[in-house]
Amino acid sequence: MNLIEVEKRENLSSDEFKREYLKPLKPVILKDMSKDWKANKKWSFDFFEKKYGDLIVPIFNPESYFNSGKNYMKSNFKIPFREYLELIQKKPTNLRIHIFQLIKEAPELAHDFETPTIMSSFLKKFPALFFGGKGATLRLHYDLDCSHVFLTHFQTKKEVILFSYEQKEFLYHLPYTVQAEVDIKNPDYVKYPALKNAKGYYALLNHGETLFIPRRYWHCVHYTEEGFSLSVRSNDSILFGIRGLLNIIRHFALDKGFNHLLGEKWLAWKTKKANEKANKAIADLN
Ligand SMILES: O=C(O)CCC(=O)C(=O)O
Ligand SMILES: [Fe+2]
Repeated sequence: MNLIEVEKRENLSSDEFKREYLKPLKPVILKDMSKDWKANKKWSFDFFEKKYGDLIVPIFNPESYFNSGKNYMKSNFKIPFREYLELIQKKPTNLRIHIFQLIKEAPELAHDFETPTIMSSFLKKFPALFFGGKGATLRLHYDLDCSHVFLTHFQTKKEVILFSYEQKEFLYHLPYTVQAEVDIKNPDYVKYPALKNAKGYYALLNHGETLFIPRRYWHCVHYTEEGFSLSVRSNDSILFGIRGLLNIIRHFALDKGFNHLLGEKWLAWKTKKANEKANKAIADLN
């Protein structure tokens, strides 16, 4: 596996962004996109605890999230937001809050950040928050809806490893999903030999930095410290809007349906297919 660092840029014009990153679908870290946002100074664990601590939030455990069976891709339990925030500040934990649409419940928070102007077609209804404890990892996936994502991190640092969509065979893409089984942080080249050929990017996000994740880019997110991020999404293509919709239908109707019917057997079949495609991709290289 070969990873290069994602470029960090400042004062990038919309034209430069479109030419250098959007058109070629190349990730970039925008160091200053959030510099005038109120959220930058205002949002903190303390702030959320005081203002929204009573909200009940679904908690995800990455270790069991993808287990086949009736809890496949479901949250594990619900607790008050305050309890979760206290927990992640107290000790390392892999528990996460995923696609938290807090702004729907607290619309006043929308005044604390701005929709980026660097491109158009933002989905204004879908800003989402993500929280993770120190050590939490969200495994390699790409986003179902095929949007471009701007992910702004707050408070601490966070690592993201990215690959273009086309690397999917080397990453052991599980068919009928947008997931890959490999542990990119600790690659096992004996079990996943094709992974050696993957070429991707590494990003270390600091407080206030925004990562541009081009549509369908694979990404694995690792919380080196407890922290949180805001994502805003843009879909500038009708074609990919339709593909996104098809992915969502496939996810709920096929993948979840077959998981319900077949459980472990469905996962074993997907893994087998992923292995076959990876072996073919290695053979095609030679
Ligand atoms: O930051 C995270 O915890 C996950 C982010 C992510 O996967 C996304 O924004 O699509
Ligand atoms: Fe994602």
